[in-house]
Amino acid sequence: DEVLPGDPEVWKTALKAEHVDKEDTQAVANSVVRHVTTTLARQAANLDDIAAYQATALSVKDQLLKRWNETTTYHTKHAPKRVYYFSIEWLMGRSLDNAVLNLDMRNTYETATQKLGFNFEDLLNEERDAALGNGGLGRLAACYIDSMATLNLPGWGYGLRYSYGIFKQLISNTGEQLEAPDPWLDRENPWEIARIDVSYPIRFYGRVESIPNTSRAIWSGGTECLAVAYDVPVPGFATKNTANLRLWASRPIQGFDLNSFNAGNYEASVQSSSDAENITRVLYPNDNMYAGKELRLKQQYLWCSASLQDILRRYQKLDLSWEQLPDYVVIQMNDTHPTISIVELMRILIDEEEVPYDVAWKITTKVFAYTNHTVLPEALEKWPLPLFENLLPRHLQLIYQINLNFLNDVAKRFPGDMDRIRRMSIIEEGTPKFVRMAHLAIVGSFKVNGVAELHSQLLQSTIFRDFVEFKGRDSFTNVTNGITPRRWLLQCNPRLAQLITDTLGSEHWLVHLKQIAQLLPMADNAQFRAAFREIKNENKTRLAEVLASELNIQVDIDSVFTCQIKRLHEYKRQTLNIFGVILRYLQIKKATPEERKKFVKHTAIFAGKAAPGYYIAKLVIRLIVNVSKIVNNDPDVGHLLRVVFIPDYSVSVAEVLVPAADVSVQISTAGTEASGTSNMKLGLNGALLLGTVDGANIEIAEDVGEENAFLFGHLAADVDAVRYANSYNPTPLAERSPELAEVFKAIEANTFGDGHIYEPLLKPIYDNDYYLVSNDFGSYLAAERLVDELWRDQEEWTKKSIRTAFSMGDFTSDRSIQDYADSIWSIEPDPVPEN
Ligand code: F58
Repeated sequence: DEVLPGDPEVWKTALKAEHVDKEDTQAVANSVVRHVTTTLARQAANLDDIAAYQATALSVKDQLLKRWNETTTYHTKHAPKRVYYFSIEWLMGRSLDNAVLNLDMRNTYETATQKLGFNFEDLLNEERDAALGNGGLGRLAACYIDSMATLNLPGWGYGLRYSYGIFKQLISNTGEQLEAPDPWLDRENPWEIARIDVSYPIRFYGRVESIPNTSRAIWSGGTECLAVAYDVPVPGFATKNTANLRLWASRPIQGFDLNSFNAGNYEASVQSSSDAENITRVLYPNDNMYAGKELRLKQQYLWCSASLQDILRRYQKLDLSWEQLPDYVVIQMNDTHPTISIVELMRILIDEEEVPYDVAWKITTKVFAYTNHTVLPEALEKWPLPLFENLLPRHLQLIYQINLNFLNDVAKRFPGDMDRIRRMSIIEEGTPKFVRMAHLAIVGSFKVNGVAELHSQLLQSTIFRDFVEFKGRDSFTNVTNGITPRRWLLQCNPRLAQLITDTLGSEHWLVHLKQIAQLLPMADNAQFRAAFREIKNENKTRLAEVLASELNIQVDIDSVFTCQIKRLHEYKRQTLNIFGVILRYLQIKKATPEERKKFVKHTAIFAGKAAPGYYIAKLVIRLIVNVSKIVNNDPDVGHLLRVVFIPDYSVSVAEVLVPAADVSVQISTAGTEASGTSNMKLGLNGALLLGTVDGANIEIAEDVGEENAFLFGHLAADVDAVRYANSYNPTPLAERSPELAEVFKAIEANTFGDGHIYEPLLKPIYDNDYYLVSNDFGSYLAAERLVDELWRDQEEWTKKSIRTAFSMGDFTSDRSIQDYADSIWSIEPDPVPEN
């Protein structure tokens, strides 16, 4: 019922001709070939896999864009309340396979490309990952937008279009991590649409003039650049609804500065334009570590300001009052990185829209909600005040005002409690002073949540305790993380997905993951177990082939594959794992040939990147790689033990590892891992959990049954006391753990190359062992012995593996997003009608 300009008949016929039927192989082939010959200007004769991939992707994008258009048109007309998910990282990975699966056109595309002479799998492998994130937080955003689209929730994602994603990890001959840039846009990105017409000016630096007798001010001068929108359509599964991920790229406002140009200073005139382009040049590669760089604050402000200008422009078309904004807009902040948007909304409302301060504050605090992802002190964002004041002078003024009002309220509630006021202030005193972004985020939000039960409790009892006492319990809640079963089962493990669909008799489980619990009784069905095990073995074989061809390492698929695949960080304790491997190696070496027969065969698989400046984390990689060189080439060891470090971990590498894992290793010091999400991916694919009582492990173990998981280690409640004892009353390492002392001795005796290299890694464990490696090593080894014992009974193992997989129904991101929609966002599904 749209009004068509010109001749409506011509329009209708043209639109019809554009329609491609889901099963129409020829029509799909036509559309691919059209892109080959026109968009790419290539000929059939010189078409390589790269170009064939691109043409296929462009053809799929056409399908997505039609749905995207229908969704946007429908939502524009309908004007439902929308959620905007603000995340500085989006770890989307590859899009082609996911898109054709969600469109229910995988078979059609596979057949069509085959008929054009290509192998679809090969084309899939030509795609570069969109790696605009570091780890869990960025991948969570990607799972969440998939679920928002699938659940038909009106929502958009907002982020940054970095020219360079997370660095490419190379491993040198000596086992050291080297970093190379990731120029992922070098080949054109077929999944985005540049919206050159959607752009907003962004100011930095400058001066502020207050307007007398008002709360308003004029911010002027400084430098300006543009934020330009790039849209990435995100299809829901089995629905027409298509979400939008809008990423901003920085551009100079004019090609060059005319004043300098006229003054004959060509270089300076071009300089200002390259400064602007630099803002979104590169993703900061830190995970769980704050680094106060001015350019990072510029990224944050550009992203937040552009996103808000965009949201408000859309809202203004509705012609409503500003007071009604919270009925139409909710913004979820993925950690504190977008916190400046609270202040930016205040600035726009007050300075530009002339809304009185108190009204603006009332509106603002009904729009924002904040998700925290860590309690680690070194990861909490706090900006040096001088840096902040220089870059965003007007925002600092508003923060002072927000803080003043806030602290006045605190003082009223807790008269005379000066220490409380110091603790809660948005400004940290000292030289220099700091702006505490988490405090600002809490003060400006109507809801704060953690990402797993334990984490949410710890937030409320430790770092945010004062705020709970002030704002009340109701302002704090938990939403346990989840992962999308479309990518993390259907796409990465198609045979297991098929087995589930066949046994349940429908595909509904893919959007109602709880239904897989109906398959729990199949654990007792020998035939089903055989089928399940066969699939696991096939996935292990596929991984083994990759390891053989890419790394020249032979692994035995009858060995237990333990997988620890995540960022390298001391708190995640890859150390425990590799020290355990070393002990196993020493034990094999000591054993007689007869005794050796009793060992359970192990393949220890590691993958993950270390932040480029994180010395200890890089040293752990070096140790893993050097241990693998010795162990894998020792004839005494044979197939009893293999150690593999897979370089350049990414979403697409994870898609090969996750379905092949037997054991999921999640062994952070209790209380440090907010949630963890690889535990969910591996568990859903049948890996048994070897984990500490931390993050989402606790809820996973509860659901799969503690008898089906291997939990060990000190509890979060005891960590402080052990830590205290370690540093103030240290006992010799050999007393805390004789086994670990033996491992350290072997390292120091140059068993894995020059032992001196590892001194900075071992010494802190000798001295104060902040992460309780020595304190947990004994119970870790005990848990490993249970793993070995169970592995000897393959039928029992498979039972537990099946129970694990089919108990994971709650860890879908659909459940998480439904929780957010119900308990925080108050938004409803608004499906686009299916014609
Ligand atoms: C992770 N955080 C948590 N941060 O560590 C993990 O427990 C949780 O499961 C996951 O978030 C999702 O909730 C994380 O990945 C980062 O990488 C930040 C990126 C930006 C700079 C600061 C760290």
